[in-house]
Amino acid sequence: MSDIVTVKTHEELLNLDLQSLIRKNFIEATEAGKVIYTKANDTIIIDKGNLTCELKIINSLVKKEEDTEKQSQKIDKLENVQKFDPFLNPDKELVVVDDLFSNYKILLNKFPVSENHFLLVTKNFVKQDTLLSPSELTCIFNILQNVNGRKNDKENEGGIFAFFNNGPASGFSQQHKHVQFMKYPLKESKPFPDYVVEGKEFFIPDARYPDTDPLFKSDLSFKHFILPLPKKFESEQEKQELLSFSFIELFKKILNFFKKINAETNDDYKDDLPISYNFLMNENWMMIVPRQKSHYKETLGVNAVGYLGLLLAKNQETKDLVLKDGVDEILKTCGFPIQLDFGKEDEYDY
Ligand code: B4P
Repeated sequence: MSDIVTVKTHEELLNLDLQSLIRKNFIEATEAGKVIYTKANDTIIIDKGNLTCELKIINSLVKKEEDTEKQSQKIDKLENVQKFDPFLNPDKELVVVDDLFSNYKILLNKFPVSENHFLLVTKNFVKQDTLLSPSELTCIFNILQNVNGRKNDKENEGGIFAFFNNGPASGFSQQHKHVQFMKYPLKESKPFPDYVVEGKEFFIPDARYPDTDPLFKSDLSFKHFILPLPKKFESEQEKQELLSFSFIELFKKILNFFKKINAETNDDYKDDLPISYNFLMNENWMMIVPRQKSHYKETLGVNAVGYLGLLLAKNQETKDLVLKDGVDEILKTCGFPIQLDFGKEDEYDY
């Protein structure tokens, strides 16, 4: 059985052998049947030059569907959300760190499709649709630095990244605040934002100077904003401040984007598109992607990982749909076209 692990300071977090702990718990919890790890029946690599995509095909997610049936009964009331909250009292086998800074826990994902997929969750119920706080950003960064700094486990060779799905069209299913960590499976290549920030220095966008606009990869089909992170921080305090500035600047991009898109397309007072985005990061960059649909053609669910080129088809029809319509079209439709540009920000913008 896993030991109870308590982490009180960032120094303790950085010194913990988190990767070994996750690996050990993952093996034990899988053997005990508490982690339902579904290996892909097939994996297809789609490489069109602009984005290497991994399409996993899993034909039997029955166990997960049974388990989450209760939760998915249209949970609209807060008391129902909390009644079926899987992160409040998780199976003890899933708990990697029971007490992180008194406010968080690290849990194994009960239904991973890749090994060692884990979650940072708030100890008490906090809504997923809230902003990441400065201390949460530092915590995410230190977890990434810890695991990616060691890479002593062959399983994690390519490193891990963090992602946070926020808003109704972002592809999240659990209402309790959680950030996910997953290995990047295409070991031979880095995720595309790593190439985008290569050779770039850290900067904070400033609307007065267009050359401080967030970066992007121009041959992709979907709108996205990337910022390079500092290579080094002088202190934990500085780390917290700079990560927060970067996150807030990316979030402002999302606010302005939705403000303008709703103003342009909603003359007839129809409902505004709700603010939805995927946030992803590793120790080198942060990326934010505005979202308008959680599913492509109502069948293929796309969350943050889709925007690093990881898609999951749960049956043959969905696989065929991905191959027929193509990844560019899917990501553009669930997000927004990259060409959509509202020009320079003005004094009315955030
Ligand atoms: P959410 O933010 O709510 O939603 P999600 O990641 O999109 O998960 P969802 O469950 O909706 O997605 P799907 O089956 O389509 O995250 C909640 C997380 O908590 C989930 O990861 C869930 O498994 C986990 N969870 C649920 N109940 C739990 C419990 N009782 N205890 C602990 N954890 C619990 O997709 C499944 C996953 O596959 C997604 O995480 C997705 O990111 C990932 N994926 C997609 N394509 C992939 C690829 N090519 N390779 C690897 N992974 C891929």
